[in-house]
Amino acid sequence: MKRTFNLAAVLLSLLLTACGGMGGVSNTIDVTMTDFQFQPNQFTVPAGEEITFNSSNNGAVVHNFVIMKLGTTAGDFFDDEDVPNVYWEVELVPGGSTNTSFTAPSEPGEYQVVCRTEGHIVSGMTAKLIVVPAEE
Ligand SMILES: [Cu+2]
Repeated sequence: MKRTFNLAAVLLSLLLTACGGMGGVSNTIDVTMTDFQFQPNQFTVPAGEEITFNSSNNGAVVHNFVIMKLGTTAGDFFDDEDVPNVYWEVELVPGGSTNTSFTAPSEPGEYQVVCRTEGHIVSGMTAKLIVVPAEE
């Protein structure tokens, strides 16, 4: 009886850990780019902290991960007037991958992520970066 209870507790804790990794706050972003999606397409990070960024481009064309500044969006097409609104970006060639890092924005809020390659926003290549206050 006791053994059964312990097993249940272990399974429950594993389950909670798995859920935390998917929907919770993380200092790591793992994203796969395809033609034309970010997978996953929502990330939650702590404000002002170092974020490890691992990404690969499984598509046949160049893709970008572009974080727009708070309160700005690229609209349907990324053009020259959107350039000053870029918070951080990285570009990946087809088949390419990257392991880099960036500092999360210090201001909590919802930031738009887009691929700036022409035509990719309207093809659905957008995502959401949710910045939450860092825990003390
Ligand atoms: Cu793209």
